[in-house]
This record gives sequence, C-alpha cells and structure tokens, in this order.
Amino acid sequence: MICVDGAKIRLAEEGYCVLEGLLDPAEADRFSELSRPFMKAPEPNFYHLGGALNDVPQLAPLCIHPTILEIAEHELGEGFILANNVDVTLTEPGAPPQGLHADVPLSWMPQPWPAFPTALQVFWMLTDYTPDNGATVVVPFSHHARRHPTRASYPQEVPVLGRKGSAFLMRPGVWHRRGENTSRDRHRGTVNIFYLPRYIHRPKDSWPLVKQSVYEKLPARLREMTSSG
Ligand SMILES: O=C(O)CCC(=O)C(=O)O
Repeated sequence: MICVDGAKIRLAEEGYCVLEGLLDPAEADRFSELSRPFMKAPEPNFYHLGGALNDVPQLAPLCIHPTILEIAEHELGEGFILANNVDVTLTEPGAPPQGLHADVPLSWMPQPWPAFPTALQVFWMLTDYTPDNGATVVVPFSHHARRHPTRASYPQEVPVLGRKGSAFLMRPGVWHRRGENTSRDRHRGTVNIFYLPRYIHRPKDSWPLVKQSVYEKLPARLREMTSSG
C-alpha cells in the first residue's frame, strides 16, 4: 500500500499509481447497482453513463474523497474543477480494446506538451482490475515524452491491476487505453472522475452539466468545483 506522498512521487515519475482500499467493496457494489439501470452501450459489450452525478448523485463522496483532493491540489493547484461530472463504465467480456492515446487537455495542445500536470484522471475500481477483464493498459513513464504515441503498442506497456475499492490515478500525458476484455465471464466496472486546473477552460459541449435540481443538493465542497446548467 503506498501512502499519499508515495502516490505524488509515482505520479510524477511513472505517471500513474494505485491507492488500495480507499472505498469499501460493498460501497463499490452499491455504486455498480445504482448506475447499471442508466447505462447505455455505445460500443459492443461496453456500457457508459456520462454526467453520472445527474442520475446517481450518491457518487458525490467519490468526487470529494479527502485523499484524492489532497493529491489533486498537489498536482493542479488550488481551485481545480471537476470537469466530467463523473463517467461510469462497464467493460463486459468481448469488449474490444481502445487505441493507445493521451488525454485532454494535452491532446488539444501543440507538442511538445508542458511537463507539469494539466489534469488528473481518477479511476475508481468498482470491480477488481485483472489482466483479462479490460483493465486500463498504460505505458509507464510515457508522459515524459510530452507527445502523442507514434505506435499502436509498446513492449513496456502493462495492465493496471488492483482490488475492488482501489483508485487508479494518472497524469493526462500517459499513453493508455482501455484493455480488451478477453475473460469468459468477468466484467470491469469503473467510476472515472476527471479534474482540471482552474486555468484550463472547460468546453461547454464536452461533458454533461449537472442539473440545477441535483446541484442544489450536492455537498458544498462539490458545488464549489462542479458546473451546473
Ligand atoms: O477505461 C479505461 O480504462 C480508459 C478509458 C480511456 O482512456 C478513455 O475513454 O479515453
């Protein structure tokens, strides 16, 4: 188990880290059950719910988990925002892999990209992440290249493994992809929370806003960092 200071060092050096045991596995199961009825399949065997706070406001505590907020402030500075208003994904057996990529806002920028962190990705594991259930595949240290990947895969790429209830954190410049689910009967569930620093503009058409009626009932700390409309 790595500590918060260890997580900060790994993010800077390797570009990602896993913090175990942040969420009770029973809560992880509850979040899966609450989200499932609202999820749609944009691709075969892959289910998604965007702007999930609207349908599952019970996810709010994940957005303001103290450990994550401490690391986000270290990475992004004060006043960072919650950009995506929470994505929930479910990767079922047979789900195809994604292409290797880096994330916004870097992928919106000319290269070479800045060396300092311009976003924080957090993937809460609602199930175990295993080598065959669609766990994210990363190329460790690739954020130091400060550019897009030039190949479809790299020999040093590895799946990010962890137990249900862990949180996987990643800098946006790390080359990564959703893995292929080659298992017979195991899905992978994720709550993805994406933070941006206050100086990066959040395009209005990129992620759903939180409905005013939901926004009013969110915890005060979350209202400070999210966008409603
Ligand atoms: O779900 C994952 O493991 C990664 C998702 C991702 O990188 C994306 O949707 O762009």
